[in-house]
Amino acid sequence: MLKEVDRVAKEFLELSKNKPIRIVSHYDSDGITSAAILAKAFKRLDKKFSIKIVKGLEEDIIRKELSRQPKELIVFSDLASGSLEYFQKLQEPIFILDHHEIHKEQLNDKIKIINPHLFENVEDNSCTGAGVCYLFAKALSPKNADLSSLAIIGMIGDRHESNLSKINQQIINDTTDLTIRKGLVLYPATRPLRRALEYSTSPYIPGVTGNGEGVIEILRETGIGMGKSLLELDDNEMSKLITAVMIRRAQHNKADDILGNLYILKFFNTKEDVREISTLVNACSRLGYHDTAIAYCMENEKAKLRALDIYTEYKQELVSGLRLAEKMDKIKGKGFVILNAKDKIKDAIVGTICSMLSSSPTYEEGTVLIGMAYNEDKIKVSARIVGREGRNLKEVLEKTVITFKGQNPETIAEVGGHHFAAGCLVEKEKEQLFIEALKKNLEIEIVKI
Ligand SMILES: [Mn+2]
Repeated sequence: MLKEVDRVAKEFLELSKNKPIRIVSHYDSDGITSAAILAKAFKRLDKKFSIKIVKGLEEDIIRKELSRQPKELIVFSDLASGSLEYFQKLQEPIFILDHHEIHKEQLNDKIKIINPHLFENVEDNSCTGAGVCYLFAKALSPKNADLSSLAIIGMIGDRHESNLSKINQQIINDTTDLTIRKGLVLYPATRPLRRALEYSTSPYIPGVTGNGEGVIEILRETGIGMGKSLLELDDNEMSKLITAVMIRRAQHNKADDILGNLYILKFFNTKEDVREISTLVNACSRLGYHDTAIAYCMENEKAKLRALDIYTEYKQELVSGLRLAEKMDKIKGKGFVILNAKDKIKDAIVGTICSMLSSSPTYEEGTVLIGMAYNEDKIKVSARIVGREGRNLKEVLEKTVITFKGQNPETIAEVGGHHFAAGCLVEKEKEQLFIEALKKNLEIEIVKI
């Protein structure tokens, strides 16, 4: 793959001569770090560029971006591999630096692309969008090797760390100032445990997450000092804490959910937990502060202050949203729970709250959790599954939308996502009708099983 990266980088240098560059990237932490890597690399080349962050590549977004050609050279990062159908009649070349699945047969010579799926050893080459951008940046200039730390943030953001590919291992080897330690994957590992435990939404610790007294209790029980951070624990303290957490998560008896490597990176000249950095970047971006998220990744001091404020608010909102969600009246059926939060929980976090609930021991494995929250005149619908097995959520939502559209032909609901997490937007005025369609489809699915 590296040879191909070199070739594409050379083509890029040729095609970008005297042209400003347009970076179009995905809005999660992998996409944001991808954009930050490219921005730093282009700055070093003294190139003009602008950045656009998007949730997804809908047709009208693509059309708008392509209309900037031929004046600008467009580079898509951490997305676009699934949108090749829109690039069949290109007049000008585009670049795609991505790791998502791809329909190879739709490639053509105007599409300059790096994607691990295009190589024989997909497993060895597996990496994230930020990983691809990093390799590309390093091929532009070896000086960009210092950007590997951003690729590590993207790697953790997209959860590539549990099974490191060869290429990911290489990116780790490129990173100076990175410390890796085995332990409980609670973050931030660099700050007092008291805080980390209280805000521990992933892993969710029953009786401890969002519960000040529960935090004091678990620390007393394990004999760990209040001010200690996870990184400061000795092996004995670490194993005591792991046991105490596992007892509280007894219904989830799989230890691999809570054990793993802690990644500590020097960032803004202090040691930071990479999971924390990644979550912070994700939070800023999800709430719409893309510029702050990117500037933070580029270690801009002002952006750091803003980013920390946004993140604190986000964490508080998550913990209080979680409490609300636990208490709220739910529509319960066989194998499914619908949580209609209306305007009580922000639409930007309802999916995350469902994910957190899906890792809490309240629900049986395989239960489908549907969260709904208002988004102006629409309702955001997020579906998650408890555990790692169960129905294909994307299919469930798609079928629901088909039924729903049958009865409400003028509706414009579209489904995104995959097997274990999916979502859609529907009109607010159709709230009850949609819930009925949802219930029907969830019940039909059960009968089939
Ligand atoms: Mn990604």
